[in-house]
Amino acid sequence: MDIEEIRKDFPILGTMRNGKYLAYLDSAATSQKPNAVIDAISDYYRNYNANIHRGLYDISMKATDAYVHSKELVSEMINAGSYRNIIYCRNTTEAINLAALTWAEEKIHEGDHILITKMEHHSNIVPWQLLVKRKKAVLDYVEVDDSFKVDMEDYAEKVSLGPKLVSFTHVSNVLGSINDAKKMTSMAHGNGAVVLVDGAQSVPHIKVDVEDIGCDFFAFSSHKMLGPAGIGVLYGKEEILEGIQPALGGGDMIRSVDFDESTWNELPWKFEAGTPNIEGGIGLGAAVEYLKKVGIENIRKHELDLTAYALKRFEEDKGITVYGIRSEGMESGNRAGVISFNIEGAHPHDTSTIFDSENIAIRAGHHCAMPLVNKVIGVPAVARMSFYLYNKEEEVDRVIEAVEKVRKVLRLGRKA
Ligand code: 7TS
Repeated sequence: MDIEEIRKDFPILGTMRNGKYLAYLDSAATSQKPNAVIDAISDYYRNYNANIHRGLYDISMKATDAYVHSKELVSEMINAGSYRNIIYCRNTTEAINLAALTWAEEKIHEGDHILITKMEHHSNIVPWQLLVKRKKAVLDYVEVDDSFKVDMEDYAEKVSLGPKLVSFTHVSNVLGSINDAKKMTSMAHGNGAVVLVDGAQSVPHIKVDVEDIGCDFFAFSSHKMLGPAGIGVLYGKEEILEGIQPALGGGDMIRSVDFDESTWNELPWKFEAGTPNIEGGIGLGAAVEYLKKVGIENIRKHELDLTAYALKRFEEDKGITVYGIRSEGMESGNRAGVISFNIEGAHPHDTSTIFDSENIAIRAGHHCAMPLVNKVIGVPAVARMSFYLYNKEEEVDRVIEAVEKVRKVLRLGRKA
C-alpha cells in the first residue's frame, strides 16, 4: 500500500494552514472522502439526477440501477448474501433505532431483558432505554474488564439468564478494543437471544463477514468508511426482516394501497419509505469500490502498524495515560486504530485546541460514550486520535511534538 499515492486521492489532505498540512486524526468521528466518491456524487447530479423506482425513462433507470448496485456492493463487502438484506437509512444511529422500532417493538414484552455492554456508544444505549421504558422491560449491562475488553465471564453469566436481545459494539470508538463478535453471537444464540452488532467502527477498518459472525442485525455508517454522510446500513437476516412490520409508511415501501389497508413491497424496499438518499447510496457504492481496490486487509495492517508505533511513542512518555489495550497486550485481532489518552495536567479540550494550532485534528470529550468514559474509565473526558488508511507515521511524530507544545503552553512539567 503506497500511502503517498493514497493520500493524493483525498484532496483535503493537500490543504494547509499556517504552512502545515492537515493531520487528520479523527476518522472515528468521520472519514475523509476520496475523489472517487466526490466524483460519483457529482456525476449523478450532473448526468443522471432523477428519482428511482418510478421513471420509465433513461436517467431514472440509470439512477435506480446505480442505487441498487451500491447495495449489491455493500452486500458483497460484508457477505450479506443478498442486497435484499441491506436496508439503507441515515446512519448507524438510525439503523439501531430502526431495529428497535420494528423487531424489538414487536418482540420485546414486559419483563423481558435486553443485554448490552458498558462500552457502547450512546446510539446503542439510548434506543434501548427508550424501548424498555415503553415496554416495561429491563436493560442490563456487561462489565468492561481492567484490560479494556468486554468481561467475558460476566457476559457468559448475564447471557445465560436468557435476554431476548443482545446488542454490542464490534469495535469500541473510545478504547479501540475489538470484540469477538462471532463468539459473543454464538453464546447469545445458544441462550435464545437475537443479536445486533454495532459495526460503525468495524466495517471501515476490518474485514467483516456477517454470515460468519452469525448475527441477526448489523448496523454501520457510510460516512466513517469514505462515503457521504446521511446514509447508513441496517443488515438484517432475511427471515427476520420478512417476519416483521415496517416502522415508517409512505411511498416506495408498499406493493398496493387501499383506503383501509396496504401491502408491503419486497425486501429491502419495505423498510425504505419515501424518496431515499439516492446520491448517498451512489457515493457509498463508490466508497465500497475504493476500499475493495485498496483491500481492507491492507488497510487493517497499515492501521495496526501505525497504532503499534503510536502506542510505543506514547508509552515512552510517563505523563501520558492511554485508555485502551497497550502495546504489550496487542494481538492482531484485538485492537483497532483508536487511541484515547490524556496528558497529565492538561484538559483534553486544551490538548485538542493546542493540537489544532498545529493543524492536527483530534477529538476530545466523552465521544458519545458517557457511561464508559465517566463511569468505567472514570474521567470527565479524553483526547482521542483515530487512524485510517491515509494516516502516516510522520503525523504521529507531529502529535508527539504537539504534546510538548501543550506542556509548554500550559506550563506543565514533563514527567520523564
Ligand atoms: N456506534 C459507534 C461504535 C460509533 O462510534 C458511532 C459514532 C455510532 C455508533 C454512531 O454513528 P452515527 O453515524 O450514527 O453518528 N461515533 C462517533 C465518534 O466516535 N465520534 O463521532 C462519532
